[in-house]
Amino acid sequence: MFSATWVLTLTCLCQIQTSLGHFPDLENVAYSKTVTLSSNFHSGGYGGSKAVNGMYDDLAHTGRERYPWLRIDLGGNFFIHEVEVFARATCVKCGKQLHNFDVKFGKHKHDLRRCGHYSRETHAGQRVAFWCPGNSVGRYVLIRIAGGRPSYLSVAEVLVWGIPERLMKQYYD
Ligand SMILES: [Ca+2]
Repeated sequence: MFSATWVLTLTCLCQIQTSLGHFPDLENVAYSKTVTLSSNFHSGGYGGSKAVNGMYDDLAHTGRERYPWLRIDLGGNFFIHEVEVFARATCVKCGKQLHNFDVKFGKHKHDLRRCGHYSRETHAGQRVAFWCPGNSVGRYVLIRIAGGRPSYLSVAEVLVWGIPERLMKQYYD
């Protein structure tokens, strides 16, 4: 009985240590965070929050300009594993509203590194995924049209799969 109790105790301790050692689960750390657009579409109703509200049938939409952009403030530093960008689902001729764009990230909004680039036009509802380089840490994620004629930028949803930096430090320490 005594030894059985110890075995059970050691088993529990082992499970606790194991759970602390597990790689933390990725979460969509962009959900409901603050989004800034380079400009607003003239009719209104397409604010930046529409890009991180978990709905794929609405959209954030800038005005027409040379290099329109959308920037998410994650509210803290995260290891960024993957960024998924979804084109608007409601328009079959709006591919140029999400084309030739960069995805960047960084700890400071004016000092960003590139995670990836997509050089073609998207189709309605298309998902474009970017896997950032290892050790990509940032608070800000930027989607920016990188070239071409002046255009709008529209995005139905952006998902940023990441882990709080403090949890990753715990994992590696
Ligand atoms: Ca949305």
